[in-house]
Amino acid sequence: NQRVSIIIPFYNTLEFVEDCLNSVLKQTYSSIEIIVINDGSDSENTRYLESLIVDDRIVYLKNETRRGVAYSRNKGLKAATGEFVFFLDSDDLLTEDAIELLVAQIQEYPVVVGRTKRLLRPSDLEFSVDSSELAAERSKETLFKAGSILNVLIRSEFIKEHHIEFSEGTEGYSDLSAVIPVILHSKDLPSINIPTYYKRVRNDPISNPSLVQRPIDERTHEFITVYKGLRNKYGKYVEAKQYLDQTFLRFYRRQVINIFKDVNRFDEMFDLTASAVKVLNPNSIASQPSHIKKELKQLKNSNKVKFQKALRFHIEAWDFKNAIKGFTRLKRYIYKKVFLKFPLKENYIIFESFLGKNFSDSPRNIYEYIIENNLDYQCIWVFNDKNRKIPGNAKIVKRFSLAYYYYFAVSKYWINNMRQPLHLVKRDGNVFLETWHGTPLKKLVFDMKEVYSANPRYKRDFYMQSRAWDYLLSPNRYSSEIFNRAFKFDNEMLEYGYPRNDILYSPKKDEIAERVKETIGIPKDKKVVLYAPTWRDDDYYEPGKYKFQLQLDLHKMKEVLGDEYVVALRMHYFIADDINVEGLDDFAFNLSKYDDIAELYLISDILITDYSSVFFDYANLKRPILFFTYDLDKYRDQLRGFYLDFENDAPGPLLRTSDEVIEAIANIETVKKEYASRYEGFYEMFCSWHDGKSTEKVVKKVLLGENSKTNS
Ligand code: C2G
Repeated sequence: NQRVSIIIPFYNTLEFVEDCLNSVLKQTYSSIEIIVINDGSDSENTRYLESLIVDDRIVYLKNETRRGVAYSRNKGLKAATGEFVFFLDSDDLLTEDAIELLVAQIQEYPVVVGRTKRLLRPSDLEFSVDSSELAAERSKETLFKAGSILNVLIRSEFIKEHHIEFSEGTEGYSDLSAVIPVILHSKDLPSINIPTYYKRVRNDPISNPSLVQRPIDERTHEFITVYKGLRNKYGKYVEAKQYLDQTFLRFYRRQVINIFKDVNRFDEMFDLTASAVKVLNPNSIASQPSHIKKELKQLKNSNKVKFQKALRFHIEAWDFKNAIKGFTRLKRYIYKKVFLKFPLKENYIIFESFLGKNFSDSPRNIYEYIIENNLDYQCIWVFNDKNRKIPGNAKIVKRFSLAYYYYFAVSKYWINNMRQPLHLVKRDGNVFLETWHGTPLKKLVFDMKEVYSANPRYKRDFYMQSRAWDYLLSPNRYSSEIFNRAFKFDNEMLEYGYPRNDILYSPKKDEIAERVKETIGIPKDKKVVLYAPTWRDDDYYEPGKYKFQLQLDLHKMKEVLGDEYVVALRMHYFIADDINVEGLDDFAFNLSKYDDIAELYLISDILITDYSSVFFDYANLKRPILFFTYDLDKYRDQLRGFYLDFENDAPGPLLRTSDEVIEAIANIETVKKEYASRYEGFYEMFCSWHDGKSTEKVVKKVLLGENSKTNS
């Protein structure tokens, strides 16, 4: 059996490397050598990596300081003893039979290319194989476009014969230095049609960027260095020059607007790019669209002024072309080009709660305070339904309408309880109060290792969005610490408790509850159990639209508890499924669309929830809480991870079945006694900042510029 040397450079990717190494150690092909090069990782990563080097097939090499991936791969190549070599990245995985398949397919060729699959979430690891489609031809063009040497099995002889090595001193684009000779010197490129390699889509470009996620100026530097170096080295090969020029032009066209966005580095980027354009073959330029040709010409002539003009025209034209593709884009265009140029209105406040779904949460309380105290502001509320009616004389705008963009452009104050759309521009003078919407139980953003919800850009987006928040509200010290870390929040935290919970301390709360019960039609003599569960990250129709299967047996509940109780069902705003309460008239009330959950807290005698932050708020009422956690292990261990030791700290029992829930309700007095002391500790930790005056403190601080005493 011929040996395959698998070369894996490692730099600070501790969270992925175990899976990577395991996938190699489990290969069905028996003769492998694994060369791991630690490229000067920090001590935590080094220690962890070294703890995994336990198999005698692993050769462990180390750079004292970071030398880059090209240097590390070259080091691996020198150490390799196999007949074949194969490059793998330390955050990626191989399928179990990857090497076996590739060796079988290489036959008399010098190289064979595997198929690569994106790895975003665990379900990507499952696929079915049709082995009749094993072999395929792949054009050199495809390998070239991918520009990656990963997932290519190469004969060692071939590497020696053609002096294949990586250009050192560069990182991301150094693959090209190996891809070019492979393409030049191999006639055909056999490939495999079955996935052999999983390329991880990394989700944290902020704290741990992958090579392609680094800043554009860094990447441009590197790319152009590699381009010029290879253009020089392979100057005598027409094919190589053509490929390289094409690659440069592709990079240029895709990135030009980003490269020149940073005005401070304009001159530097101009000289750099011009130096590459001067090397380009004039024929390669000829095939470009006319506006690109114009820019390239000015770069070649080193005429900065004319280049800038051409680029500006390019950007304007691009924006405009984009704008007329549809009404949505046109509105954003008008926002950017027209509305953002209007002066800010000092006394305009724009409010939004739960993505415009309802009139609720802390933004609502702040708004009501303004009305009750006759403060001189023009308020604007964002709703999905433009016919929404709310008290006071706020302007109602439909989310993403032209009016919405107008008011976001001119309102000085923004008050929101979730993240704002990325395309809204915060202007000089804008004040953004982010109220957020709950004490965290489930791990958030940068505390999440992997993000399995629908969007891989979640961490990056969140980071950009939260940079715009001037103030963030915090309900308790525990939350402040988490927000600082998990959001990387570094502006002003307002530690006043949540305005939304003021109502729970209102002297009129019983009156309000009576009124609410009446509006909903709940009989006065019945007690109310509120069921308010959260959503499940892995169970959705499409991003933002989640599934929910009711596990409570409502019919049985009615049978056992119906004389004394009714049930109010309140699904999370992400849930798209409708709850069926047919045949349960007068017992089950579906209040998923009810505006403000705080009013439902007031009418209820018992809360049932799961991993939703609702219990942190409900505990302000000191009424009993039951946890219907039928999928606790999965939710906690696979989907999210929790901040709390739920089993030991939850202020009520964790129940696994509908019957257990019914029994707990029937014996609620016993449950209360049993959990009394735990509840007290819980209240102290999570609720004690609340005193019914949070709204007033927030308004005074943010709108009136007075300082209230904070709780910390
Ligand atoms: N909520 C509600 N009804 C439910 C669940 C929640 O009205 N059945 C409201 C409550 O105000 C709660 C808030 O939504 O405090 C957040 O609910 P969580 O279940 O904790 O959900 P979360 O994961 O925070 O929401 O950015 C995405 C959001 O964070 C998703």
